[in-house]
Amino acid sequence: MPHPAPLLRHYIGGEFVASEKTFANISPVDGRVLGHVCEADRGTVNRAVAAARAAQVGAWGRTSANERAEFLLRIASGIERRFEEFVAAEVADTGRSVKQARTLDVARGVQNFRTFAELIRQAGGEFYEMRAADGNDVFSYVVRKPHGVVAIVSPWNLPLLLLTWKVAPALACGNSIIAKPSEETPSSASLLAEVIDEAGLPAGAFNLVHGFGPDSAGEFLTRHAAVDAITFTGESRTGATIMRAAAEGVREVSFELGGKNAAVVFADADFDQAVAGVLRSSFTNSGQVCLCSERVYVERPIFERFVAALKAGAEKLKIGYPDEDGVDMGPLISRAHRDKVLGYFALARDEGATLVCGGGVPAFGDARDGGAYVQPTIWTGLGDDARCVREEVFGPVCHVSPFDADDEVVRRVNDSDYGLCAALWTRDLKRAHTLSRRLRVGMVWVNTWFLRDLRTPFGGVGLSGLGREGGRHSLDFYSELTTVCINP
Ligand code: NAD
Ligand code: 6OD
Repeated sequence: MPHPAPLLRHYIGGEFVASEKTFANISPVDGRVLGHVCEADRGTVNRAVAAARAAQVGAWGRTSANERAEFLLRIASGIERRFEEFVAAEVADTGRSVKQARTLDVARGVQNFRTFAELIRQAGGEFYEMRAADGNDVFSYVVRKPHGVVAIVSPWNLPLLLLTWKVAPALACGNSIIAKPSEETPSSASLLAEVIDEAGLPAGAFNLVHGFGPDSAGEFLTRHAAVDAITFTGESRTGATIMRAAAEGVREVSFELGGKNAAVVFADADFDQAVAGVLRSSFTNSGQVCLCSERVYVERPIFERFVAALKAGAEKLKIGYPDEDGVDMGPLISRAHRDKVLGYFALARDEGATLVCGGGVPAFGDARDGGAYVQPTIWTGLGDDARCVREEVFGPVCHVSPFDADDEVVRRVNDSDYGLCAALWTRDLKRAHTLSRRLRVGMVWVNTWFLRDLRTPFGGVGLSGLGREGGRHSLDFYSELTTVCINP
């Protein structure tokens, strides 16, 4: 499998440019240095913002929605043409399975561009008529315009999926972009810049700067006064910092943040389907999906049987190299993140959890011992106030506890600072329907999880975020609307 380029550069005003300072890109599989990445200083970020601003008054600013849709389709085809290079980049940076990179990450990269190409073509307008006091028939219509310059700051857990989820609609609406991917996962963003370059986007429409958050590219970008709107996916605390930066100049923000999501399994659920579903929702991507279930509530009559089946399933998950046959789980993103997750493993012991399985680091006896692996882990026995039940771990771990009544489980699911999503497992659709409305979350899945229709609103409440993206909600966030009222 080909490796990402050894020195990843920024992409500014249609050129790949290096900067003096660099940092190492480390493989979480074995701790190897994969290559180096340029780190943008304030001057580099300033140049990117200037290039983006210039594009707004240049060729990009004059494109029609149809022309932009064509560009998006060309980008989608470009990703498809270089599909296996994208897979290699995602796998190298994250250690996830090749299968996941193919079926989820890169496939969604393509789909994000195709979806927003279609949506911007179909985006209708608003038109209203009224009779004015002088008897004239006045009409008003609404013009959709770009904000101008949009900063996109993205995380490491689903690097290409989450970056393109914002790049596609932002470009569709005519904005110029400066993207800042996570320092942990720079490779697929660099490939995306190559594909966008090959697609012939006017210079400055898409810019990419690499670097860290505080006192680095992320902070320089989000504090920049000439950035008109900021869209961010990542930790809630980082979101709060960016919100303070955005308050200067009263700039728009959209935030997709952390979660401490619940799965609720009722006694009437299809048992095997629910076990398989919770295994997926707790351990996919080694638990590093904002939508993962870290709190599992199981109706008491099936509690013991469910925990036993979940344990059996978790112990069967194959942890290994990304290209191994049948591998289910890769490493965490880094040793630093593993330290955080292991810290929660220790805290759970201190808080009195019963360890059902996992709780440690697998020993391989090969190069993977230099990586960032942990075992899939299940706890029971913690109270609702335990930190391990309240705080996002972002690893392959869940706490399972019994419940007795619908009202009780609604109260306990809602007793969280977060509110991203929930998954309900039941054959009783009336109950699912009723409870879904009572849950304080942005998304509820019933008898499924992470099944996405990209036209639906995506986002959370509380610490889980601000605003909604997806379908027309994305078009609304990435646009300014101007009302024109005509008295003929
Ligand atoms: P993070 O907040 O540490 O970093 C995300 C991005 O922000 C990175 O590019 C980072 O360099 C940048 N950044 C960090 N500090 C910054 C600052 N002060 N100013 C500007 N930029 C800054 O998050 P992470 O560790 O990369 O991602 C994991 C987190 O993301 C988890 O909490 C997870 O739940 C959340 N997440 C949420 C969603 C969602 O849709 N709700 C999706 C994916 C991940
Ligand atoms: O599927 C999506 O569009 C999306 N934003 C997923 C987020 C996953 C979080 O890790």
